[in-house]
Amino acid sequence: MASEFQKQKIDRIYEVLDVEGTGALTFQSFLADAERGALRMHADPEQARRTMETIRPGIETLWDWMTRFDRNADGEVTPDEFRHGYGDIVLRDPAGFENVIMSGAEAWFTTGDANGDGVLSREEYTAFFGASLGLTSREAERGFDSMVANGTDALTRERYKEMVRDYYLGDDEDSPSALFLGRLKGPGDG
Ligand SMILES: [Ca+2]
Ligand SMILES: [Ca+2]
Repeated sequence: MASEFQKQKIDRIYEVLDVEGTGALTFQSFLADAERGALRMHADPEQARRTMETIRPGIETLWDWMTRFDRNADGEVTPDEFRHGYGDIVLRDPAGFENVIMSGAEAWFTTGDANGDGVLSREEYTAFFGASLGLTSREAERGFDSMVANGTDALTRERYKEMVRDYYLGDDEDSPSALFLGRLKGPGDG
């Protein structure tokens, strides 16, 4: 059973995945979103295309697995299907999580790391995650500050993955990962 805190995170994860707010995630919507992100981070369309090529297998893996949520098998994952499946599929299958969610998370990291030096700088983080997650630059900075190690100004791949794992599987409201996808709505917060 997911806790109230985890349920808030699950709804937030869906909201972030469903960029257009259609309430129906599809493989095409995943690809279109990834493409928008790549184009946002690379002024050069050729470089954006290469980024898409690099991350596409990760997106395919993620979607293959997402179809497990699609109970009525209509090719769309609704918020209800996602909510109901999450506890069973994600929280009870940490091994599957490692293979799958991480491949999606890696794709995000790769897209966000515009200069390809293997870490997300403050600027890269706020530019990519801020826009992708619909955060204000201040919210994005707060997330960045809570996640980077003290005294550094770069989010390493290892730390990022640790934060992703903790956000998706953890149940600690005081974890530095709690702001990973922006502020969570409390009950009655609309
Ligand atoms: Ca469905
Ligand atoms: Ca970088």
